[in-house]
Amino acid sequence: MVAMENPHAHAPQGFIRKYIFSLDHKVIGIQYFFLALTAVFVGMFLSLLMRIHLVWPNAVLPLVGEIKPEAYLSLLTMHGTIMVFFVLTTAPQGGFGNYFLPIQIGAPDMAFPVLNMLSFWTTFVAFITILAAFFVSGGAPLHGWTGYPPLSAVQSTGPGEGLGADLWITSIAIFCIASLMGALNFITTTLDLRAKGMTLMRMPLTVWSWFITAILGLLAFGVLLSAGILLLMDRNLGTSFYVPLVVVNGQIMGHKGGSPLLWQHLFWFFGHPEVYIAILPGMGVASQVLSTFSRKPIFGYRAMVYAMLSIGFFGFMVWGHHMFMSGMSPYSAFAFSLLTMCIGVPSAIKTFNWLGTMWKGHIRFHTPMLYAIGFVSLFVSGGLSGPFLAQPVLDIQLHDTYFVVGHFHLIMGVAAIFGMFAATYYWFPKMFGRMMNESWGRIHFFITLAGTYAIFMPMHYLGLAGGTRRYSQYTEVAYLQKLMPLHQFMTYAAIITIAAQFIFVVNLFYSMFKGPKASDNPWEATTLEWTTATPPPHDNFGGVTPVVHHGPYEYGVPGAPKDYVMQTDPATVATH
Ligand code: HEM
Ligand SMILES: [Cu+2]
Repeated sequence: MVAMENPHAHAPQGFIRKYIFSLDHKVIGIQYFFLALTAVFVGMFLSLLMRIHLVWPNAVLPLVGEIKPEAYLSLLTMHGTIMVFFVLTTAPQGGFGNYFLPIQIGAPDMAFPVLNMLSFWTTFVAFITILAAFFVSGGAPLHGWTGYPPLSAVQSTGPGEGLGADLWITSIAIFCIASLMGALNFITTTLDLRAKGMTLMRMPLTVWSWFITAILGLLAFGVLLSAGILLLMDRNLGTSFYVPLVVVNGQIMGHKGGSPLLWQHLFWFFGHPEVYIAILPGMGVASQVLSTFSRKPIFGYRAMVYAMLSIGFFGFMVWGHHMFMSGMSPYSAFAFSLLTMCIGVPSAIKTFNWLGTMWKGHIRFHTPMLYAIGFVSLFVSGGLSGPFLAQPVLDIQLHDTYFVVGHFHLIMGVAAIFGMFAATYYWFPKMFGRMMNESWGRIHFFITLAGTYAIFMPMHYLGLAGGTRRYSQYTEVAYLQKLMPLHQFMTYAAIITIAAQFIFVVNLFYSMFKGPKASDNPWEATTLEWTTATPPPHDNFGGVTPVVHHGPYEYGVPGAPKDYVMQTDPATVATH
């Protein structure tokens, strides 16, 4: 092909078009990545303040002062919201998906580059908006990341429920718009821009995971956006979608007839798929990395695809498991419980296949591989408590205790983060042209893995012992006194784990400038991003359109000259 015919062949000139308002999916991916990196440090800092407050409630901290109980709730709300939206939704999909989806399917860019740029900058505005909530009068809201009314729907219910809460809801609404734009782009790109020979069943599992995540996003964020707009109206325009007759401080409010449960339904109709939006890309990355570093094809490729599809499908039918305590009919609870148990099946298939992929492989224990194994470990440890929580009878005891906090941090929080770490260590050479330091990568891995278990495992015990969540002063509760040493242990573990994250950041920035130069295919992997230059040129393949002849995980192919066959290798050996 003549370079002139390719509209993507000309790289933009000038700093602003190249790095700020860039239309290049790779630059936009890196922008998303750094936005999420900033957000995760904000979120971690807030969790550190929470953990310190929990064990030393009267401590006067430098800069922050003494944390009052209502300030604790603000920290909690902002921590959860920033982590879920601006870290777990932003980095795996907006960051890595943007950078690698087009390259892995052999496309020169996303289908709609301008829309892509808009998605990023809209997400950025959402982030600034939520941070602004800290600085307005009354401070940040205290209604938790789930924003249940009437607390979230009436301005006078507490400090932070004024302007702070408006900013919080506005930020979420803007975030939804950005995610909807992103989802359209991902779906169109996957369906329309695949290179010749890149059939659906030859797509890397990462591409499948970003594609399915985008479909979930399209269906889920639209609902949250509408729900959020109604909440803003209840707060500011006098409507009563979510507010029944309420009395605040002895005063009857003007609302009547609304249903707080309506919000819970709408929120969790979004909220449960959201946990899969967070974890699916991690599943894709784990599959990609486990196969590459075990030097074996992924075990059961088709089963992996169908498992992700069915997780996405069932993900929309189980939201009621968050509402067993809301007074729903036992028959509905039974249905939600059963459907929730169904999701265990594809999840177990995936776990079995990851283990099957490693079984008798020639495993290379590089840092990305360690993180992928860590992902599987956390996914299982966090996942096993799911079927327990899915029993309405048990959930009556466990709901709103630390058991839940332990469960969702392991499976949704840290497992997804391990997926991102695996992705960072794996793709860093391609993105920045240099290698990250392996020894520091390993040290970072072992401290983070041990630290994570030390923080979140005791939470299960705490919950079983009746330790309620979203509460700031356990030192005042007699029956929980026995558990304070455990709280202290978790706080020390959190301090060490958070400190260890600086190893990662230093490694990241140091390697970006000083790491050894990376070759085009340092891991001897097979997918398309490893066939092009490091870092890839503006149009990804330097004016050449790749043609695909093989499936994505052809390792250890009998009769092949090397132990792997690239997807673009000519079809001389019989593979998929
Ligand atoms: C450094 C690691 C982390 C620590 C030490 C930590 C600690 C905490 C603590 C102490 C709470 C409050 C529990 C309560 O009082 O009910 C909390 C809540 C929460 N965290 Fe984390 N967290 C960490 C990482 C994450 C990550 C990666 C996510 C991403 C999913 C996350 C999401 C949440 C959510 C959604 C809540 C609930 C907020 C709410 O109830 O509104 N956390 N975390
Ligand atoms: Cu759920």
